[in-house]
Amino acid sequence: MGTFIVSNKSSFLTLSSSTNPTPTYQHIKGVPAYKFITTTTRFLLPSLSSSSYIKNKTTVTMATATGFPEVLPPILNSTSDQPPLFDGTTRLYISFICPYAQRAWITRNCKGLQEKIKLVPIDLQNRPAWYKEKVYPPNKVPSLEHNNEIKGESLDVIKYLDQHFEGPSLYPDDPSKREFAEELLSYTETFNTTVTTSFKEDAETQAGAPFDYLEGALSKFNNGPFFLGQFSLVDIAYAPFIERFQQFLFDFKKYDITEGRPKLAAWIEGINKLEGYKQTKRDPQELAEIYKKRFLTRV
Ligand SMILES: N[C@@H](CCC(=O)N[C@@H](CS)C(=O)NCC(=O)O)C(=O)O
Repeated sequence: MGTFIVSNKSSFLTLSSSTNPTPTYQHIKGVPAYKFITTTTRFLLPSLSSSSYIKNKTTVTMATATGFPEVLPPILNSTSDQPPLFDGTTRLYISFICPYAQRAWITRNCKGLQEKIKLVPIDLQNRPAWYKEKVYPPNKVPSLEHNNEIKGESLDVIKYLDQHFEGPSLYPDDPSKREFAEELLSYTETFNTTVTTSFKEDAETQAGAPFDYLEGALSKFNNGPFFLGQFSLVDIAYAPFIERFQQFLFDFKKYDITEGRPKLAAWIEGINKLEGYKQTKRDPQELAEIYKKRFLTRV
């Protein structure tokens, strides 16, 4: 099962799969797509704002790594009751649109922990007071509730998930790979800051260097398209940001980050094939608009 595209063209609903472009449900005549989504499918799309319901093309990821659709839980806001705390359930507090939270969400999915770790999505614009008061005082996402403790900081959370839960290991044993992994993980903040700073300036000259750094890093191990050859936490740490930067730079700066960077292009292609990642992806245009508001409309 692949990514489903929900679109409303001429008031007809089309559901098709990215792996199989032949629509699964086509031309549900007379039912505007947004109505169908509101009444029938809304529970699958809790992360989308009402304006997104009526967008022409909304990407909805529905399949888990195991091929079963995961029904995403509703987003909790200031009026929502707090879920029980420390009752033995492992909870991952996230926002569906936060790249840091997405790191933890991808890790959970790629380790096949959908049944073991419950997602608790928070509305960051209208946060429930109990989140800061009772769950995670820094009031940021992601945070992980496990074994009567709350862990924060996305890079720490993904390492913790990898070490303390079953599923494929996402961190190498090989010391040289580990050393390189640490170097790349510690570069993520510099990467993010340098690229976002470029948003206000000439993207090509400013953003070029950090992407060139990644292109060089991707040349180190050749047994796969990923940073360490095989898929790892390093890829997970970068994926949510590269996803956003690629779209934003293309849409608003006419800058293609893959131009002249074949390794990066292959990395993007490789990561986009992973179910556990794909299901965490939001509508790219919606994410690019968030960056536009944040970086291009400020005086
Ligand atoms: N260094 C943190 C950053 C997390 C972060 O900034 N998350 C944002 C959402 S994308 C957040 O919760 N912001 C709320 C706030 O700063 O009040 C991490 O890696 O987990």
